Amino acid sequence: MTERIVVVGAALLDGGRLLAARRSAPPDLAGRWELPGGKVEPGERPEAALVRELREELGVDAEPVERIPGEWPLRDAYVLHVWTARLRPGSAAPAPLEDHDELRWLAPAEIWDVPWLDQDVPAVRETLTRLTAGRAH
Ligand code: 523
Repeated sequence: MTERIVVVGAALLDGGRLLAARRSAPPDLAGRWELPGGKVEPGERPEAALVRELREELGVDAEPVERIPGEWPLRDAYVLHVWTARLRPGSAAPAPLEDHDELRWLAPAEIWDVPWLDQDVPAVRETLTRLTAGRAH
C-alpha cells in the first residue's frame, strides 16, 4: 500500500485578511497561489510542521489556531490538511524566502482576485466563510 503523506497548509490570518503566496516552483505550479505550508516529516506533529514551514518559507513566528475540517487529495499519495493560523506577537512580517515570489494579504472582497491552486480552493472558501462570519481574525 502506498503511504499517505500529509501536506499542511496555513490559512494565515491577520486583521481580517488572508495571506496568499504565489508559488515560484515547480513549473506546473508556478504562478498559482496557495496557502503556504509543506510536507509533514516522519514523526512530526502536523501543527509543528506548519510552524516549521511558515518559519522556513516566510520567516514568521506563527501559531496554528484550528483545523479546517476536511482533506483534499494532491498528486501522488499526498493529501492537504489546512489550519487557520496567526502571527505571534513580535513576529517578523512574512517575506517570500523560498518557494514563493510574491505574497498578498487579501481582504474578504479580494480573496478570488488571485488564481489559487485548484486543490486549495475548498479550504480557501471555508476560510472566507469564517472570516465573513467573524469567527476568525
Ligand atoms: N501543495 C498544494 N497546496 C498547498 C501546499 C502547501 C502544497 O497543492 N497549499 C502541494 C504542492 C506539492 C506538494 O503539495 O505538490 C508539496 O508541497 P511543497 O512543495 O510546498 O512541500 P515542501 O515545502 O515540504 O517540499 P520540499 O520543497 O520538497 O521540501
